[in-house]
Amino acid sequence: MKTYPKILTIQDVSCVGQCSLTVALPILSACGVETCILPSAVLSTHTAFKNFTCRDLTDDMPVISAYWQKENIKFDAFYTGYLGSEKQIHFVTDIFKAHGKENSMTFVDPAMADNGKLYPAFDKAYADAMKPLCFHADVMLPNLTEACLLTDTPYQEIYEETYISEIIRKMHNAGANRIILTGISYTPETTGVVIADKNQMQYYQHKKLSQGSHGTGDVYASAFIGAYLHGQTIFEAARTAADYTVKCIENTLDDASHWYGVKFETALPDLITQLSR
Ligand code: PXL
Repeated sequence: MKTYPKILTIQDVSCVGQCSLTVALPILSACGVETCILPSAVLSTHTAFKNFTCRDLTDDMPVISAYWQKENIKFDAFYTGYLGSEKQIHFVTDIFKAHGKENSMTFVDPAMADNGKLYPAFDKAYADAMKPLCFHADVMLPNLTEACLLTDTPYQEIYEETYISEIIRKMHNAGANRIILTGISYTPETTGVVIADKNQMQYYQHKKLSQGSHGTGDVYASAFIGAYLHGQTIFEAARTAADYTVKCIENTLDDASHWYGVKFETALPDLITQLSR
């Protein structure tokens, strides 16, 4: 029987809200990837709700890692999403070292900003601390707002290809390896993903359904990583994840009460079909 790499994903548990671990775990599992988790915090909901609790788990992270070291637990891949603090960014780097194998892959979604703005919990110092984590990753998955913050580029809502290629160039100059840049729109009705390594830049264009549905960054990153670890090429995985995310948004659009996330469960069969082709 074919087995896929074992991944550790480090991000928060938002108990309600369809983002971070409650999205990553089911999507990666559906892709056949054994998924281990390290929760960075437990929130009653994600931070776009009016009121929420947050229990920070920063101090638990090194303790959990120490116990894993006693068991000699190692991972083939790591995926980080929403983290709680600068201190956690540093712990994550230690965890990569302590639990990585020689060829373990790192996927980093900065998960700190969208639509031109940082999420409420973060400031510029956090965005700056995220730079080395992103630029050392094998694959970084920022949206445009995050890519602007990581390259100290003013955010623009309307732009041409040269604006995007300059941001990509700045990230590569800063050391970035492969970059999956999401939410890049050159026309009002379409959006797309830029897939860039040091030698080439490709673009996959798809339908634009609404202005920024919540949690779609986590759905996209999880599906991309799941498809990639399942054996698709980086371009195929970027396309699979885009098609899947569009379907999730489509399946949510008729339900205004579901403003806080997308119904990613409804499209899991489509994702699995894509992978078995
Ligand atoms: O990646 C989205 C996300 C994850 N976790 C928490 C969030 C958000 C976005 O707002 O608030 C806690």
